[in-house]
This record gives sequence, structure tokens and C-alpha cells, in this order.
Amino acid sequence: MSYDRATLRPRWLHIGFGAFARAHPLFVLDQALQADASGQWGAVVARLNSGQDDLDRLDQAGGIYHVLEADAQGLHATQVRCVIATCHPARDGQEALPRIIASAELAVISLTITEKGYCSSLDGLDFDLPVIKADLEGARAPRSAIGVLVAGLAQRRAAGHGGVTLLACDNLSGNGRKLARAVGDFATARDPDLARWIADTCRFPCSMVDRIVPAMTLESHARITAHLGQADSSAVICEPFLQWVIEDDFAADRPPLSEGGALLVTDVEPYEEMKLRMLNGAHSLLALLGGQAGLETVDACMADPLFAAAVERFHQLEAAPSLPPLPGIDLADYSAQLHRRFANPALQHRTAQIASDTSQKLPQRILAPLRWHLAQHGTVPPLSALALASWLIWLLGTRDDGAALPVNDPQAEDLRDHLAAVPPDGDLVLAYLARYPGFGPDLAQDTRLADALRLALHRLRAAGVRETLQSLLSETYP
Ligand code: NAI
Ligand code: CS2
Repeated sequence: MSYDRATLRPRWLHIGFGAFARAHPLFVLDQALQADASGQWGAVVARLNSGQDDLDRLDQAGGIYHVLEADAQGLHATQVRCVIATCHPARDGQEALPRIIASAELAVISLTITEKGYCSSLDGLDFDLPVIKADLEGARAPRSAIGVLVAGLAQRRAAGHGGVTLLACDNLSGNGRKLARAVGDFATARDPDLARWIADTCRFPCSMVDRIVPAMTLESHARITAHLGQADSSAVICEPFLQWVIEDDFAADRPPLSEGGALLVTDVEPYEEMKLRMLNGAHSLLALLGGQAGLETVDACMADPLFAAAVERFHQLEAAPSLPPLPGIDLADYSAQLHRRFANPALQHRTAQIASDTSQKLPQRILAPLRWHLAQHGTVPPLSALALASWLIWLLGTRDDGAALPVNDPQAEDLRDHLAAVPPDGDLVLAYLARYPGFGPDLAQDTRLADALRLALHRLRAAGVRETLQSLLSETYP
């Protein structure tokens, strides 16, 4: 049912108005409002560093945009109308976002700021990051999402308003807890009383978010224009599937998210781990190995029996065994559904996109299940080892056919410098284990992992991805 936009109030702030935000949290909010708009849950959307143009274009379109679900049958368009204002610090001033966070009406802040936006190491806020150092020095207005949140929450407390719900929607294990920790660490460094107020009054529910939303391209914009009969520069194309499982832990009013299709539960972790290890783990496997083999999209990988078989084996023998049972969910069915979703030819989801920020993705996707295998069986799952070795090859720079690999990662420069310092007869794997922080102290010193990575690297370099997969898939597991 349509709702009256004029009645909406700025009650929900979304930080990180990228492709995913449009097709997932804001889409769900719009669906929720269609079911029940009595809570007046209007959204303000923001970006922090780049993308001011995106917000200007959304303003020009009156805050309304389309989400186009795509599959082999074609496109299905839905209008999203819940955005009532936009905010960008470069356009509206550095004080604008903290002011919105401090406003009495605001109740929810959701975030899709990518994994690196949480500015966290394996152990809380990463105080070594230049942006965090500068934000904490306080000589200028904060630029990191964490710094902006804390500045806004400080103003909110000073204004005497209650706490808000900070809803993390990025692909991280325990995303709400990570956000709470980063915000808490930052606030503690600024003002321990503020940190206590945040811990006492704000809530940071974890959430599992799922919908494949590839980055937009000129071709996808042209498809949308042809379909709608007009351009919509804020529109996105995504898959029809959508899942959002949210920990039912809100500070004050809760928007009617169940009515929008979200599932509210007491414990999100089993859903999160299932999705991160099965979907995202397989995505990273395909992105790294497929990209190294020269395959440009996920559906092209799935159309290749070798890669499809690798995903099946990865699901069955590497990801699924590491997961606790989840009542009502059959992991074999979930795997089959993922096969179909990955094979969607209408998405053109690029392996290079998924391979970006791999340093931020490996811990929750590949290394957590790998740790489980080491602890339970003392073995390193071979496809996971291959994915890790492939990323080392990405860092070294060339695909199997000699073309350059398009690395886009916040830790790439540091890792590459470190790898470049290894002499020709030196041990690249040891340098990789010692330098990439995602391994953590336990894995960095694990000789079983070092051996498995040396073997995987040797196979990939000597035979390339295809031949390595072929022989690996004919072997039985250790
Ligand atoms: P995008 O590139 O379209 O948007 C990224 C957003 O994050 C932008 O608003 C950008 O300004 C912001 N951002 C980037 N780095 C930041 C930083 N250091 N600090 C603060 N903000 C920063 O990407 P997209 O597709 O919207 O994905 C964003 C995140 O959403 C992903 O990293 C993932 O965690 C989550 N997600 C994405 C899915 C997808 O299929 N695209 C599905 C499930 C989750
Ligand atoms: C992908 C995810 O880019 C990536 O790293 O694995 O964004 C994936 O598309 C989503 O998590 C699907 O929900």
C-alpha cells in the first residue's frame, strides 16, 4: 500500500548510501512503511567522504529511486520512497551529521560503510589508522564513521536525549558487537563518561544482511533506462532474493521491520556465520581463483563445471562442517540455493569487485572456518588454502595468462612492499603470514597452515588455477 511521504519524520539515519543500502535496508524500510507508516519512519541518507554527486542526484529526483530485481526472465522495478533528506559533510558542513544524530526524533542509525569503515583490528578500534589518529587529535572535525558517530552521540547526550539504535549492516561476524567496540573504544579515548552513557543507553544489534547487489555500470544504467523509459541515476539492479535477520535489541522505538520482511531473533550469530562462510566464503573463493583464471563474473564461474564443483566441495567439506546446526535450515538446500543465486546471468557480478578489500573479508569468510578445521581435525581445508594462496598471487600481481590483476585493498600497499622485500630464494609464505594481520598470532605461527599455503602457492604457480582445481577435486580430503 502506498504511504504519504509528507507525514514522514527524520527518524532513521543511514550512513553509506551505496548500492547495497538502496536495495536492502532502505528497500526493507520502504516495504515496512507500506505495511504500517504510523511510526513516521522517514530516512535521511548520508555519505561521508565521496559520493556527494550521488546524493545531489537523489535530491533532484525528490528522494525517490528504483530497485530493479533481475533474473533470466528480466527486470522487476519497485519504487523506494522512504528517503526524505540527504546529508554530506562536504556540502552541508562537518557539523551537519552530528546534528542529525543529536536530534530528538532520531531513533535508528544504520550503516553500510564496508568492512574497512569500522576501522577495527582483530581486537577493537585500530588506533594506528591515520584517520583515527587524526580524529582523536581533534584538530579538525572527525572524518571516520566511528568519529562522526561519537561526535553525534556526545551532542545527543549533552542535549539530554536518550540513546539510539546503531544497526550495523556490513558483512562482518558480530557486526553489532564490532561497531559497539569501535565506538566504545573511540569514546573512551575521548571521554570515559560518554563511553559509559553510550554503553548504557544505546543498542548495537547484530544483523545478517543478504542480497547480491553488484556495483552499477554504464550498461546496467542503460538497461534501467530502457526498462523504465527514463533514466534514474540512483537506481540499482540486484537479485530478487533478500534476507535480513536482526537481533531484537533496540534502544527505543523499533521500526516495523518484520512487516518489511526482516526476521527479528534473539541470536543472529548462527545466521551470520552461515551466510558469511557459505555465501561470502564461496564468493571470495570464486572471486580470487576465478579472477586469477581470467573469469570476469560470478555467473561465468558457475557456468564452468570446474568452478561449480569447487563451490560445491567448498560448501560441503569446508564451510558447512564448521557451522553449528541451525533449526529449520538444511545446509545442503542452502548450498543448492546459493548455486542458483550465483548462476543468475542477469547480475554480471564482477569477480574483481568481490576481490576488492579481500584483507577485510578473509577473517570471517575463510579463516574462521579454517581455524575450526585446524582445531577439530588438525588439517587445513585445501580449497581455503588455495583461496589464501591465490590472494598472495593477486598481491604479486599477475593472472595465469599474464594479465595484471586489479587489486583494490587498503592493506595491499603494505603487503606488497613487504613481499617485494623477500629475496628470490626467500619464503613468500612466511612473509605473508608474518605481515597480514588477519591471520592473527595463532595462524601466523601455525606450521600446518604455512605448509598448506606453500603447497597451494606452488601448485597455483606451477600449474595455474584450472589444472590445480582439476587435480585437487579428484583427490580425497585429508
Ligand atoms: P558501495 O561501494 O556501493 O558503497 C559503499 C559505501 O560505503 C559508500 O557509501 C561509501 O561512501 C562507504 N564507505 C566506503 N569506505 C568507507 C569508509 N572507510 N568509511 C565510511 N564509509 C565508507 O558498496 P555496497 O555494494 O553498497 O556495499 C557496501 C557494504 O555493504 C559491503 O562492503 C558489505 O559489507 C555490505 N553488503 C553488500 C552487499 C552487496 O551485494 N553489495 C550485500 C551484503 C552486504
Ligand atoms: C560479496 C558480497 O562483495 C562481496 O564481497 O561477497 O557483497 C555479497 O554480494 C553479499 O554479501 C550478498 O549478500
